[in-house]
Amino acid sequence: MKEDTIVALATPAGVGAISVIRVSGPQSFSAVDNIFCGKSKIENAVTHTLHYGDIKNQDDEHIDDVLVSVFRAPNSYTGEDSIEISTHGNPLVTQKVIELLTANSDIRLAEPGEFTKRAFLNNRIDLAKAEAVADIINSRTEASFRGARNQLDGLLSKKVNELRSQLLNSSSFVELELDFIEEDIQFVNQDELLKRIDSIIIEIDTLLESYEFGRVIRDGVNVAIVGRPNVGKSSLLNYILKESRAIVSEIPGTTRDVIREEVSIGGILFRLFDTAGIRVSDDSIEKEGIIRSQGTVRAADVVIFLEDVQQAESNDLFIDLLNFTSSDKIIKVVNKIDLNKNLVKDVDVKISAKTGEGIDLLFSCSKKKPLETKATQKKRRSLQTLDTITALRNQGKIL
Ligand SMILES: Nc1nc2c(ncn2[C@@H]2O[C@H](COP(=O)(O)OP(=O)(O)OP(=O)(O)O)[C@@H](O)[C@H]2O)c(=O)[nH]1
Ligand SMILES: [Mg+2]
Repeated sequence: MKEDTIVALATPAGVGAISVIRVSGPQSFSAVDNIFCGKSKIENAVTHTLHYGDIKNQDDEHIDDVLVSVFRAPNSYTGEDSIEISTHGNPLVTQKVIELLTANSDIRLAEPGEFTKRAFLNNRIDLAKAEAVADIINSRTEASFRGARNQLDGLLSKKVNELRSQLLNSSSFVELELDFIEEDIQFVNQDELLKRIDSIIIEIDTLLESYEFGRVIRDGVNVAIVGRPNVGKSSLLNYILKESRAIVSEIPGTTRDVIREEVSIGGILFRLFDTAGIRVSDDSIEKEGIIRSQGTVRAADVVIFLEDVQQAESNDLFIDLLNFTSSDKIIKVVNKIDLNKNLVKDVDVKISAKTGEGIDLLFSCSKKKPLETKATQKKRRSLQTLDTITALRNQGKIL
């Protein structure tokens, strides 16, 4: 079936110096020739050339003067004949140009992601690279941008292809053995083959672990700040954000709702959730706030469990939190150490939301927590996989 020709605005909708409209498909050149007046026809243009001219409507009215870039198949992003029209950055202009193009029955508006889908279908990029395009567009920290860039440069695809050929190689040996099973001929040392498969499994697990790291880099870390009222949760949020975002007061029960803010630290996006202090309360609004705090803990990658250095440890609250999250996600933090430096508590980090002491350390902890947890889980899973293979081998079900 012949592909239709698609059009869409490639730059954000809104006002800017320029906007770019992208057209891709077999009718791209003729459709643009219908509305574009330049020195020569786009149909005859050489690939990778730029053409200055006017966009005109059916009544020959001037809409905008534009630059048209020409990309001939297969040397374009989609692998098809493609055009990029750079117009002045006014939504009225871009809308008009797109309307003129789609008035042609051979052209329709592109679906979201359709240009990249075509690039994939035409083997211009593989799935890992298609994903990377979306990640580059959406990356909000330098680290996530770098990760996506590496993926687009083909590092992930290369690794996956290597693993694929190693697997094919091993499976061809297994097939060969199966074909000659009656003859009692051994083509490859079975222990050697098992070792190879084991090492592939380990490599896949390492790749899965790096996915988890990549996920953190790409999506950020959800950090819930929880604790009893007045321990300094909102003060900690404000200190990290370097602004007075949440109301801070000496009255316990100040924060009633969940406050969400994002901050990039060391290239990693942290999504911080300041919550209502948890205590027994008769106030219906505060009670609702506490239920929301618990929901936030459930969804968090890391929970900062904050205590006040001047108060007794609230072990009962810590135990209560375990109903909503696992202990390895919780970082125990004692706050207000500017008031009492000598008090020793069994905590992971000691900070002062007033002076900022210890807060750097808190963030290197938050970064490691979700990674260590998942990595440990993955290691366990990988050992289980090896156990299963060994068991199957012992039962004679596989080589
Ligand atoms: N000295 C000192 N005071 C602090 C520190 N952190 C917070 N405070 C004070 O402790 C009080 C409570 O702070 P908040 O940040 O409102 O505490 P919270 O945990 O958000 O309280 P709720 O929202 O009521 O649950 C305020 O008077 C803060 O100024 C600290 O590190 N040192
Ligand atoms: Mg508060």
